[in-house]
Amino acid sequence: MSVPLDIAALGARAAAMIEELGAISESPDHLTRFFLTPQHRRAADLVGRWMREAGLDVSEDAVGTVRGHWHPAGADAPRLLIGSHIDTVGNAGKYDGAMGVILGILALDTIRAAGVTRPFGIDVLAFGDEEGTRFPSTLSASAAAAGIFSPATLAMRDADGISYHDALIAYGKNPDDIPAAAYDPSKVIAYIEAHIEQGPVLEAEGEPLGVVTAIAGATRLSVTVTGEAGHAGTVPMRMRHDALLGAAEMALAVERIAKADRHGMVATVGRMHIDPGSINVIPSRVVFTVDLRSGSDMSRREALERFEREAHRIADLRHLGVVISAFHEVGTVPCFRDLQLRLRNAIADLGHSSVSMASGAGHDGQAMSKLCPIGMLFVRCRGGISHNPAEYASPEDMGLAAAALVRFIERFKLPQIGDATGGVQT
Ligand code: HGY
Ligand code: MN
Ligand code: MN
Repeated sequence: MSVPLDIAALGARAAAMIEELGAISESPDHLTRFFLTPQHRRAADLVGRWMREAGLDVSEDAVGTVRGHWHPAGADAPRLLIGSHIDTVGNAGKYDGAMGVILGILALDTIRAAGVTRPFGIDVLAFGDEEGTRFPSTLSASAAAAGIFSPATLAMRDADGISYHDALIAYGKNPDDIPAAAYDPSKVIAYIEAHIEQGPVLEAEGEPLGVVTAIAGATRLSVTVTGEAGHAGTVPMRMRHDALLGAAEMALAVERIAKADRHGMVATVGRMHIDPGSINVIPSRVVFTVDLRSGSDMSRREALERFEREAHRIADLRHLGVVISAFHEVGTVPCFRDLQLRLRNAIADLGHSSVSMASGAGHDGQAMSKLCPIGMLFVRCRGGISHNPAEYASPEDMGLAAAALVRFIERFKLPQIGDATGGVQT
């Protein structure tokens, strides 16, 4: 007998929880909730309360990840992990990350309320640092859970010069405990994440849900261009070493390289800092970021080499200095075929077909894939708009996604070793 599902009620609950969590921000004017801030603390407390109300045992690890545990088969049984992140970009939408945590809690609440048990456990995880918007440390919380946290992250500093290490201490955590946050791989079956699509495909296909085939690899660069400050009124144009104009030419080179790629490459210059930043001084130093992604790791690496050559050519012509450093690099991560199939079947159980699609956005699954097989469920995103306060998913679609997670969990069998579908090895 299947777990009874009231999709409209699930959607309404999800929408209300999205609004409540979305109201926790550093500003009353927009949603910004960064890692290890008072807003993160409030959001973690709210999510922890929801987990307890859903009957889960709640813990928090050394990097602040809130974990809701359901262990119907005993604390030592292998477990599924379902999660996403509760940090946001600046001036964010309410659904990115939050939705996956909320849907995981609702799915477990629904299954437990139906009195259903399973021969495995489930943890719902609320990661606090997926975006990497406070520190240049993206995916650091899921990296800790996956056992791949890099100690170098602790030395990273935010815009105020506060180190990750000190921010953890101020948040009440002990960095020495981070290794203990890692799951034992032999005890983890798979990681599943539901997430708003953040793109236009599901809306264009007229489908509410999609199943992710792979998460695009990404590289984040910091580029420092150095020139010579000078008086804006007296230095002739031919004698200038204008760091900003060099940086601008390099930014256009980023665009040109991405547009020429045949694997759907995308590249973004999202941040640029100009020194000294006075209206009447020729810029002497510019630091800008490059976020470059592709479904093909090889084309991404070739593009980075091409950009490096272009940047140095531009700098030489303009008698500027340029230093390029990569501070984040993650390869393209495939989603497990068996999990894709099970997610598609769960969606079919609801009378819907699902779209199989790659994810251009990065997700915690990229870190979790180092621990266990991963699967991702996408939810339709209005207009494909994300990282923007206009981001929106309908209650109906969220209700369907929660229902799909319920069906996925109630149908999930511990595949045996060598399962024909390349199943999850336990
Ligand atoms: O940047 C990303 O793709 C994700 O939102 N962190
Ligand atoms: Mn995001
Ligand atoms: Mn996200």
